[in-house]
Amino acid sequence: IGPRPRILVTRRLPATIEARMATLFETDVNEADVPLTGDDLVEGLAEKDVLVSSITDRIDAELIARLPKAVRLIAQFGNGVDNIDIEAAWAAGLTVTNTPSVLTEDTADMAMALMLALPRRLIEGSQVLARGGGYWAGWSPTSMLGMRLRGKALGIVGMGRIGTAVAQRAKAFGLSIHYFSRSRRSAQVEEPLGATYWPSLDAMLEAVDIVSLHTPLTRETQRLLSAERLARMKAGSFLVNVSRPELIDEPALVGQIESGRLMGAALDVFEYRDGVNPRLLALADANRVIMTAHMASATLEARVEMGEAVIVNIRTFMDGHQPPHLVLPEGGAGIVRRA
Ligand code: 8YV
Repeated sequence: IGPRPRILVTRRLPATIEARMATLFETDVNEADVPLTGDDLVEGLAEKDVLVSSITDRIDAELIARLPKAVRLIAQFGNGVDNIDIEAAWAAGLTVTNTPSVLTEDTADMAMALMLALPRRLIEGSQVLARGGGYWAGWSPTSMLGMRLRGKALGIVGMGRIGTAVAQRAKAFGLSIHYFSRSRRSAQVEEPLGATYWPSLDAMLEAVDIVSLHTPLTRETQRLLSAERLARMKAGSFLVNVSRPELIDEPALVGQIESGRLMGAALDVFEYRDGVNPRLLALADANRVIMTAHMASATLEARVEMGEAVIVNIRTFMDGHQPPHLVLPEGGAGIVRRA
């Protein structure tokens, strides 16, 4: 048995995971409830073997060049790795892992919850009572009318694990399934879903009533929903995003909703620079937009399983084997420069 791996964990993890890490590794955890700065990271990684990172750590080429030489593994606590320059990491001899699969179902549940909440006016309906202190004008045949989901067409952008899990749920709600993906899925995936593959994203956007984003953020997918593409979405349709805000031209989305052309958007992720776009907040206030706080995978169960996956990745790697969840520098993966 060699020396215990020395790890730096950049964010607090569930207590059971931190406790298990402490028994297995020489563990340092950033106990502050804010991300570490680049300098903190470099300093905190002195004589460490492993960086346990999260989406809030910006690990770009410049930081990678400054990392102490003992660091050999970046074990991301999360599925998306757009905060890491994967190519620069591998070029510097680092291995990168992530925690896919364990958050698939919970993330798909949240996409479905948002997909129901917007057209059925769920938040607004709750606020009517809460804001009225328990009183409201009462039921009428025309109060709180929304849009029926059953029978509508859902366009999924990115038919990977999460996109497929969303399609399964949506099918049960009576939606027809359409998808655009880098590559067409097999008949085994398509047939049970009755899914229609669209080789052109533009064409799919023109045809569906709801668009839901399930593609990772890469250089290729940044602003995939450009102003021009958002303008192609059907009048009265709406957008769901539980992936990354940078997939969308957000000001253009806001414009499309303000003008009344789009019904709205249900966003678990949004641009955040000293706060959110006030126009987006105003739309949320007017119940045209629903915003939740990047919580699509935020169940205790998923967080614990993500922690367990991080532990397995670290142990296999430090034992000299290939970790189960390698993130390779292919398929355009690489850091996206946030404006
Ligand atoms: C996490 C996520 O909240 O895994 C992802 O890609 O966006 C979420 O599950 C976050 O990334 C944890 O680092």
